[in-house]
Amino acid sequence: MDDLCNYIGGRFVTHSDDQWLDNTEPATGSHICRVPLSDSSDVDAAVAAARSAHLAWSALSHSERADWLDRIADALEARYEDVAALESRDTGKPISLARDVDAQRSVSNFRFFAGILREHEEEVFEMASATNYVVHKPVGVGALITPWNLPLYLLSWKVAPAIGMGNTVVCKPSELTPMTADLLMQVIDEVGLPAGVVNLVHGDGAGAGAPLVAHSDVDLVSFTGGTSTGEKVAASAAPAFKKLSLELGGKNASIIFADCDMESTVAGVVRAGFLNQGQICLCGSRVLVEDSIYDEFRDRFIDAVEAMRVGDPSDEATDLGALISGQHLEKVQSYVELAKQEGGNLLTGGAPCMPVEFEHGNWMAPTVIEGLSPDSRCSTEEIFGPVVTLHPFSSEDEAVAIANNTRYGLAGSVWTGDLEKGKRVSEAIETGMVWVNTWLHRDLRVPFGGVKDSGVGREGGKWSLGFFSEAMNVCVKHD
Ligand code: TXE
Repeated sequence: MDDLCNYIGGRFVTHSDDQWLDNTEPATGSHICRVPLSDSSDVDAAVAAARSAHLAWSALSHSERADWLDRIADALEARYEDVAALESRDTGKPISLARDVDAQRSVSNFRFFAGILREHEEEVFEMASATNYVVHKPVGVGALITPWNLPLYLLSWKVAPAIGMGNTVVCKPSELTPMTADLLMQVIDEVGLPAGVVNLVHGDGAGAGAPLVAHSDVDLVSFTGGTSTGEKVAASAAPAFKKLSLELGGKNASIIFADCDMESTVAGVVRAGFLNQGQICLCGSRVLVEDSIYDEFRDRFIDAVEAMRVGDPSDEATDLGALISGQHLEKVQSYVELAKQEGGNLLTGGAPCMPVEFEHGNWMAPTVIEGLSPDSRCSTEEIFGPVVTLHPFSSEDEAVAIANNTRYGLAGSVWTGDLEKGKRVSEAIETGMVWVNTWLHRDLRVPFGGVKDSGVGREGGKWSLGFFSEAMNVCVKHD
């Protein structure tokens, strides 16, 4: 595999300094490619390219830009299997997941935003003596910063609405998973998108991410990543009043009532806890179970967790792959050690598990812990790995109190046969999104985002169109 290049002003270019980062496969530890460690001069060049493309791009109509999004979707779809294979190799996730979730959503993000752009209608507010109409103008140059857990899924979720609304952008993908961002640039180049509309700078947070957010010619920042990084991004963007959207961490509760359908609930809660090795901000890592069914649920849950196949990400039958990096594996393991100190009882997992031939990868057995206080650090801090804690509760109020007992507020799920109770409990949870009797059941039209330390703002559907534009009201007095 070649060294990667930045993509600036419609050309693949080498970065200014000869500094590189080794990109390795999480499953095997073997080398994939070298990633440019770009610096502020590369960021300057990318922002300048985005700025010079802005006038012409912003002058196109919504439907002309929607046509471009469709062309990108078609070209990306033609590379569907490449996207899945690269994403699986780069992140360590199972190929089936990379195909069904990552590749599928990356294509549909472009198609979906093309569709709603075409339907986007001017809002009009009539008064007795005047008519107001609302124009959505592009914001300008956007910085789009993405993490390693869902690399192209999240990048396409930002690029499509951002350029769809007439902005030009500079992307900064995670330095740990640069491969599908590079592939997207190849696709964008192939379809002939006007030069400078989408630019990409590879590199780490300090060298490339921070100067991009701070750049005086960047008007908007859309960031998905860790909460502590989000704090730095917010502090850097605030003095210039940049438009800011932050999608940060989560510590989501799955609340299980005694009247749930046991079989589908166990399957759903296992999926919520462990999909992508638990490395999704929406994962339900705290499982709260009504005390009358606690023992039965726990036993069936453990059986289902132990039945998951951990192994070769390229094997179609694999359920769980490797964790993203050695450093992240250490962090996740340190929480298991902490859980023991905090009085937790390890029901399954807890140790690294290294399938044969993969001993240099970052492997962790799916882990379930009970007996922790809902106030403990393991039960309230984001672990972001295949670790789930179980907690009994005896009333609706207690379940809601435990669910809300964290600094995060991103997502959650409620499992019950009583849909009125499901809705009542959902609305009592301090969070941006709740599912009832399902999880990660996504309609791209709905708002996505969190409260408390899980972020600021909403993206998704018309909320993305709103974030990536400035609404301007024009009031015309009648004759
Ligand atoms: O994310 P970072 P990391 C959580 C999870 C994980 C923790 C840290 O708990 O353990 O965050 O993960 C770029 N200015 N999530 O360290 O550092 C960085 O290069 C501008 C939850 O990998 O937040 C990358 O492109 N950019 C999350 C992106 O920010 C900066 C998904 C995210 O990296 C920067 C991933 C800076 N100062 C981790 N520093 C989710 N919400 O799903 C770094 N970056």
